[in-house]
Amino acid sequence: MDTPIACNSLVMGSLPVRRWCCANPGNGKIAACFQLDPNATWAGEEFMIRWIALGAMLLALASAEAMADTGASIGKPGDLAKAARTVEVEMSDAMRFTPNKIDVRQGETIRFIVRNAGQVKHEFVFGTAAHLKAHAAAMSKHPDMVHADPGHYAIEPGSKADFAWQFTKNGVVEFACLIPGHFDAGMRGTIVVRK
Ligand SMILES: [Cu+2]
Repeated sequence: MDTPIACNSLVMGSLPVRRWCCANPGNGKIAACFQLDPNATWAGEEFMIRWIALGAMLLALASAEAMADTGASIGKPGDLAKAARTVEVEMSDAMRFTPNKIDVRQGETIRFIVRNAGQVKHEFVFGTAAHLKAHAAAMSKHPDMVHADPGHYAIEPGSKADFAWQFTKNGVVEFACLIPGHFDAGMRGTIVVRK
């Protein structure tokens, strides 16, 4: 099941939250990463109302996480020693991954070598289509968002990411670059995991 909550659908305006991300591309779960606004100055009743609203939102996220946990899995970081083959992917400033379609078998561990052949930074992020779309929208609003999740690699121009990933469930796993504008320009690809 895909995540029922999109990052940009949360009503944040009245809440003391400055920054958040809700999709953890590493494990397909929602990770609630909140940063309370240090400039928030509330008093009395308004304070209570806002904190109650925040509590309700966190509860909703917690249950969404529980649901996401039983749903689609994008796999997990793999053991390089167990990778039977290597897939090389090139990223370009034309906002493309080459190849942008990869076939794997369920349970297979792939060594990925992802090269940034462009002049600007790009990312390689695993996720479900819904997670990536929601996350790209959140990134547009918060371009300085920093990620340290498994399955999320930021790659500087001329450099590469070299890692192993194991695909644990059959279905479709997507990958994308979530730098603002890149996802919408088509910087995404598909991995078909067959039984
Ligand atoms: Cu990019």
